[in-house]
Amino acid sequence: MENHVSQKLKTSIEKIMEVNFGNNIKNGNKRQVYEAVLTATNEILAEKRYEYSKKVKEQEAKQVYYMSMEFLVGTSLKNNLWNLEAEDDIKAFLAEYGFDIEEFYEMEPDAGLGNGGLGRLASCYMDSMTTLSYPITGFSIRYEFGIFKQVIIDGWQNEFPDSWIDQAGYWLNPRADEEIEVHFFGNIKEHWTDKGLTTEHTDYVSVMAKPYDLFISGYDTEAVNTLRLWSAKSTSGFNMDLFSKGEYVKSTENEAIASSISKVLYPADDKIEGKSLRLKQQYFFVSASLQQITKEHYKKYGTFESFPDKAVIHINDTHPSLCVPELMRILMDDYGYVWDAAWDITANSLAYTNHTVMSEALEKWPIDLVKSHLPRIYSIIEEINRRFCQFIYTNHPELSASIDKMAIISEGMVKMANLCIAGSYSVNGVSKLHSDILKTDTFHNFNIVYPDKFTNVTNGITHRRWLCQANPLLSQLLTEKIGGGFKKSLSDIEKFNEFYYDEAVLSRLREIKKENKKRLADYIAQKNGIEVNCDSMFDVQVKRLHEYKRQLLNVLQIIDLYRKIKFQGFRPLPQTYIFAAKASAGYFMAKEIIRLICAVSDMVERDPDVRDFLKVVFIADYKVSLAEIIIPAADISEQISQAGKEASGTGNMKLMINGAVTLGTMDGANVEIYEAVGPENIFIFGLSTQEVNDLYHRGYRPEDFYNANQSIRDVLEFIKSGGIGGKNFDSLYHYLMYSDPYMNLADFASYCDAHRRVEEAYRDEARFTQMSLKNIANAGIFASDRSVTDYANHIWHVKPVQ
Ligand code: 26V
Repeated sequence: MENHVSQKLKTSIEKIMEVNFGNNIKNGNKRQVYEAVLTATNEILAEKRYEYSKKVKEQEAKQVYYMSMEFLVGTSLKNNLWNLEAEDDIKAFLAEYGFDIEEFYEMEPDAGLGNGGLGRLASCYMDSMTTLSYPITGFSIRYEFGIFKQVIIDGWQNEFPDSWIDQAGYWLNPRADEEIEVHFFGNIKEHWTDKGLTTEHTDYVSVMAKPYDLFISGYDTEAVNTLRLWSAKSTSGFNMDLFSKGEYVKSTENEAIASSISKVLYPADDKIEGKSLRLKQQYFFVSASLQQITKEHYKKYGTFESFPDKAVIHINDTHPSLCVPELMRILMDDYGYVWDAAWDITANSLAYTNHTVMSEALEKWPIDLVKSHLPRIYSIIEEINRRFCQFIYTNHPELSASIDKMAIISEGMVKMANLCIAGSYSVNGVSKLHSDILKTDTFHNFNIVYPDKFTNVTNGITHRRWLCQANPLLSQLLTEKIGGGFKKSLSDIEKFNEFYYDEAVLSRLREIKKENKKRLADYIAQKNGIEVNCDSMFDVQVKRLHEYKRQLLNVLQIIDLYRKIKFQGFRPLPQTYIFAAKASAGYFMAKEIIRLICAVSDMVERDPDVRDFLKVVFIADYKVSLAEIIIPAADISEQISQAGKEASGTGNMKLMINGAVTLGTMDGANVEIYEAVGPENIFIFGLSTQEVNDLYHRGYRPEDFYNANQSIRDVLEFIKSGGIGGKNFDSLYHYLMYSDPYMNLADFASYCDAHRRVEEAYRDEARFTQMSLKNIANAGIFASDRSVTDYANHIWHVKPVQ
């Protein structure tokens, strides 16, 4: 039976063909029909959104405002049609006219408004919140260019701009009626008035923030939420005076400066950069969003006393940390609140999630930069800092010696994590291990002062995208065996454990994996020109390229394996190593590691002695839509970061739910995967967090491991002597031998041993499929539906609006 939504969609597609193109589907070309399908789907969501937001308003429900510099949305058409349960009908409808819906899916570019895990998590949470009918609005920037396109030339990564809006802009609904002005630079003046001391911000530069709403659909729900993306433009357009004097270029300068703010996503995840433009981006979207939120609240309630009961503003990592002083500014300067009252409201409305313990990533800004760009905001931060330090001296004199570490302003810098902790009522990490490290190490002193603030919410993923849509065959099998309830409630997937001994199901699982491997193999053949053997074991490491994630350790093992096949007659199980990863553009070491992977890939491919046993493939331009092809095809999931460094990881969860078995360290959420599947269904190796710390304090000496292990010596000398296709990798050799903060060599032996255990398990087909089944069946806790329910109940205190 065709549903009501499908019928509406069809009518609407036909109508749009007429109105936009003066055409009909029968005679329309692919591009026209593509536009009509996206536009029609967007319209359905707009209507649902209208109805849902009316309900939210009527019920005066508390809302979540999720502030994030990144939302890695990926593509939307398939997701929206699937959520509306209209995919099959629309597919059939288009087929009637000779159009293949898969081609439309391929035409849609990813909205790549994020770097990696943090941005994708934000998008998974929007999906889950909506599916569970919680009101949430995401706020970010409408970057004209998302994460760069990666092209590999001779092993070297090159970056190209990603202009996505032309082909995906149909999802962006402009709201010119809700533009907001944001102020930069200028001076502040203080006056005594009858209300006390008031502050005036003068001579500022104005930038207009124009909102574009992207509707977020959910599955089996009336709810539609919005992701509001702000675009920057000048308040004045071009300068008429200059224009009429013939200074055409100069007359548009203001506009160019303003629009640079929303031009491009910062593509770095290797270090924070104290750049003026980045600070402007942060304040721009924070200020526009908070002005809108407070304006709406005031219109409805006429006071901010009720603000913490009606709104919670979530700070996704420190990038939106200016929420703290900006909310203070709005309450004091725009609505006349005195400091204490404003602080009470602010500190009870903000919650903060930390996503990394890497010290290079803890954001701080030079005082002078903040002061010049945001003078009023800086004066507020100074006062927050003064009061905070006073509080520590008075109430925790034992921490006085640590004040430099805890202060919000110290050592010439504004420390954003400290600002977030002081200004939020809740601080959480993203896995059990990570949250423990925050409490006992990174923010140890803060945990003494505010023990009740710190908590954990383990990350999750939306299985609707990562299982149901990316792996329809597996989803179909699950539906047959345990019913479709898991789509809405992933804890049901546990029932799949009952099929542990069911030969027919195990054999179906193998067939499905094989199909998914074929699909990936086709992609690889087309893009890389490499033929891979679908009977070989697919070992997958896909994630951003970073030293701490240790793709290098993976390659060292592969080189060792290569040498054992080539020179020692070793005959391993045929295996295919698949990598995909973007490196930050200026991150030399990361780019060298990509170059090494590509060189090893070439070397193996050219070697007839080895290539039947071993393949290495680096797939370019990793992104959400590519992940959806790779992940369902994986047998082994490489999660090999140095223990204590990966806050959680979420790729590990996506791979697990698709039946890949984890080969990993006890890091991030791997620890919880281990607890979920049991020691016999995961391959763990390497030093623990404690052992890493101990070795660090004793002093890590790579030569100790070099001297103790023949394979390490062989591999390193092979690299040094030009063994890898005659290419020079001295930089990596030196890194491994003389610096290497991530101690690759310390885990090498244990990692190789784990690989041999993997091979042995994989050889026993039945046993390996059972491991795979256990991973699928025990992935329930990694649903982002579970994560957002934790946030809703324990941090946000919000309820669904039905
Ligand atoms: C990371 C790093 C790491 C090294 C030094 C510089 C630097 C700068 C930025 C970043 C990215 C910041 C945060 C981030 O993306 N964290 C990721 O968040 C995911 C979602 O919680 C989590 O699964 C990943 O483990 C975590 O790395």
